[in-house]
Amino acid sequence: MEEKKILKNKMPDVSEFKEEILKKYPVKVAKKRAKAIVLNDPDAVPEIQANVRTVPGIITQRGCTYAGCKGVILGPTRDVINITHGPIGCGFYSWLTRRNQTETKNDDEANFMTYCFSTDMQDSNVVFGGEQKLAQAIREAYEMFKPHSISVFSTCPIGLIGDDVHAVSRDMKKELGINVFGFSCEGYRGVSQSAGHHIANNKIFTDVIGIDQEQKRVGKHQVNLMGEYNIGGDSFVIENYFKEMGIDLLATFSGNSTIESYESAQNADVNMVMCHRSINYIAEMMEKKYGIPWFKINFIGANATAKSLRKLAEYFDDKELIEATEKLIKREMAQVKEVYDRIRPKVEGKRAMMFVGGSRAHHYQELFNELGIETLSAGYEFGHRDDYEGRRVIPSIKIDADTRNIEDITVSKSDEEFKPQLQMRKEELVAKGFSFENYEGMMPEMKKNALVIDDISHWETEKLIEMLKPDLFCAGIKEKYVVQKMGVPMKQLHSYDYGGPYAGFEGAINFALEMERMLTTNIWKMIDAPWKNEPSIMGSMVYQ
Ligand code: CFM
Repeated sequence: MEEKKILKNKMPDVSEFKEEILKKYPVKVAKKRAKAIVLNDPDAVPEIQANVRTVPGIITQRGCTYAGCKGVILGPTRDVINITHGPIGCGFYSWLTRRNQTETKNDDEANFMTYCFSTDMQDSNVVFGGEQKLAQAIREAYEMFKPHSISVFSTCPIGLIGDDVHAVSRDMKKELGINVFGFSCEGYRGVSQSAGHHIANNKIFTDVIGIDQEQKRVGKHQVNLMGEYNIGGDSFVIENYFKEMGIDLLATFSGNSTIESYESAQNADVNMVMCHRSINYIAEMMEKKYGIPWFKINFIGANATAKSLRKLAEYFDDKELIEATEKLIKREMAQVKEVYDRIRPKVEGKRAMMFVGGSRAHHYQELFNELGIETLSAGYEFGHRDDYEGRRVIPSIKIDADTRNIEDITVSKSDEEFKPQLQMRKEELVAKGFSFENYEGMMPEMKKNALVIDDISHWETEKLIEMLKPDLFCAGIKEKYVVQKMGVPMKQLHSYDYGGPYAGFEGAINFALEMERMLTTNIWKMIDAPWKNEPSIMGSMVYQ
């Protein structure tokens, strides 16, 4: 293995990397990419370009709008039949690929997550329209399964030929007597899957949340957990903590969830937001309409978990709850400490890079910090500027044509359902320094001169590894094997590589054990990338 250029505990000089990368691009592309690659300064957070279209031809990590709507937001909800209106490939490739787990409460409860429903559009449907086929598919699904509700997802051709999924859904709702709702989430509609999150949030808010208007009080402290998707069982861990503390979880958007639970989610006393990128819209709209305050939490990392649970207890200001929370934290932290004390000396000083989605590239830095692993470079696939720089920049974000492409719904206060007492509680707590509706973003928590890259390309990934030689790289399946062939251990932070849960104290222990396995093995030093020994064909292109 080549000598590392990097000195321990000192950030490497990464400016060289930026130059090297940009040299390869045509002038216009280089100019655009330059704005998405920045050197961090936590004290004066620089502006980063984010949520803009990828230059065609660049191999991006991003997914499409349909993926964000169907796969991410609605995918983990078990009592709804999600029908993909489009060619079979879109349905097939979004089928069970995200490792979100679910658990029915009893054997009679429905779970449709293992199924893949599609209208299987053919050429003739594209030419003559597919609305009838869609109506038939909804009817058939209802007859076979009698689900609680049915939702319809538009793929690219649907928008191109103009099938009206909303009209079909309305008709079928009338015909079948269950809730049927459609999404205009064609893959091309936005810059990335992030647009799909927004579209899903809007529809869930208008067509699902609050349709059960009965006021419900099942316990003293009612909450919703938002932006937690139960990958690898993360939600199960958090749910157990709530149970032990005496917190009643009304709904999780959307890990281990049901549409039925969303229908009365307006009964919550507070909304906690885990993944800000994917769900902040619903949190905001629920506050406007119902007066339910929201705050950001994070259950990745033992310290972050303790901080989040304490924040929740502080919100309710209930002595019994605070005691139960402290007892839980004390017990769990003792176990975490035991594992950390053993593992930390083995992995301390290692350097990681992570390029994931719209929140994990930030959240996982907490876990790495606890283990003494440094983050050399990080970035999101589809985060917005607020996820990098903090929500304070939202008013200065330019609204472009791609954003206008997503329906912006107007939400107003509900006179009957608004809860002024929750807003009063919020004001009292704000006066004491409690922070609501805020997200500080990733960059203020990263080191000075760490390299922050938005929508990293495959070319940049390879160059980054070659030049900075990290000890660990975290991303998804599209990067995994290329990175491993370069002799660098690679951890998938989307699917967790069949591992997890990584949330909570239990998750922190699992993650530490995984890091011990990955970072102390010698296997990576024994392999050489195939192209080091075999001749490869090189090509070049002249750009004019
Ligand atoms: Fe939120 Fe997610 Fe993420 Fe995301 Fe995702 Fe995911 Fe992700 Mo993959 S909702 S932004 S669209 S935390 S599927 S559970 S791991 S890219 S960082």
